Amino acid sequence: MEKLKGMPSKDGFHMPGEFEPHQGCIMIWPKRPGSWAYGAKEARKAFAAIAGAIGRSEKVYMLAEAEEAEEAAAVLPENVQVVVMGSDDAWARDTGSTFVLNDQGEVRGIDWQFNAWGGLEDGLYMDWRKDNLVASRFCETMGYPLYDAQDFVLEGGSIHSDGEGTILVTEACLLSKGRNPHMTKEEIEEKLKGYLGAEKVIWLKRGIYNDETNEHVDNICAFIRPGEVVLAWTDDEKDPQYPLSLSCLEILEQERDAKGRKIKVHKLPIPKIPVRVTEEDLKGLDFEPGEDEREPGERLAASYVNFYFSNDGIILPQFGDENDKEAVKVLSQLCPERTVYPIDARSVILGGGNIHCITQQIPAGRKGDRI
Ligand code: KQY
Repeated sequence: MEKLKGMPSKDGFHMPGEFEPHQGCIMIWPKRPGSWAYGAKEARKAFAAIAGAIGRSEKVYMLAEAEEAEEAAAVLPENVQVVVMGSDDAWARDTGSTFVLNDQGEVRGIDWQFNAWGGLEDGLYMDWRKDNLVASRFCETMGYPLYDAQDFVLEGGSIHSDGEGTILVTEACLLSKGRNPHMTKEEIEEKLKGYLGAEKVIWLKRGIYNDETNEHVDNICAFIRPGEVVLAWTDDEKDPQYPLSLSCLEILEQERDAKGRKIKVHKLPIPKIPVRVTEEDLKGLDFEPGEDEREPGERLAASYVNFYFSNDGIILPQFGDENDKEAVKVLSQLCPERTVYPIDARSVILGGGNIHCITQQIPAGRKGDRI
């Protein structure tokens, strides 16, 4: 497809907050043997439950390989549309398009370059060519005009927008050597503002301990509405997560957003007992040469902040931990207008991310005119 060459901000587009209305959500049916154990058996159950919960209030597009499409359609709820499309893995947040909106309600996509979270420097697998085509194939199939951002490496999980001009990111990820090492922090910030129609970028330093994405922001901190965020938190000073969350808190407490507001920070606990890779998990995984491998006992980057806002709800990961219920309680109180849908997501975090990482919202609006 022919892509748009300009900057969305110049054309009057910006990235809405995830809590704003959606037309739908993109997901990808899991299959990669190095991410999803035992033929993705448990992961597929979790993906189906997640798609079902999201499907209660918005359309879900499940991208699936041609040979998997029939099986996917058979186990997915009827209102989920299976779209035949190839990919290397199932992280729609990172490989699906980021969408922007203008004041006339037109929606366009952005086609970032995807390099498996760090390319040859510290990427997680060696061949990401199909993943890098997901955004353009989806937008072409569905008729969304698409901005060409292939000169800039970025994943959707590394940005959060408040929809009113503020973007949240982490330095650990955006300044990592495997993304855009030729660019300065200031140049990266200008790109973000230009593509996302933002005026202010808040740079947190770190994310979740042992997060293999170089600490995506969507695992540590998320806007729940303009001026308010939830932050993954532990009170245990001996936990390696403690200094990381504390540094975020200190930055958020002294920052202002694009509208000049102070930011209200709500702490969301991390699981009480760290979620770890077991020997049994490992027996079910099969890594390709050059793919990042898991170790027995490895701590996974489990966080309740990695939830998805659907039109009527919050699709919230659960880990079989004592803090599962607390996370439901905190988010139910913070967002009483929504239903919290708790979903067992242990099989998803084993892949390296969670519910937010496997979903990508499409804002409500018209498919913008092709130029
Ligand atoms: O966005 C994510 N958290 C994805 C991590 C992918 C890991 C591949 N095994």
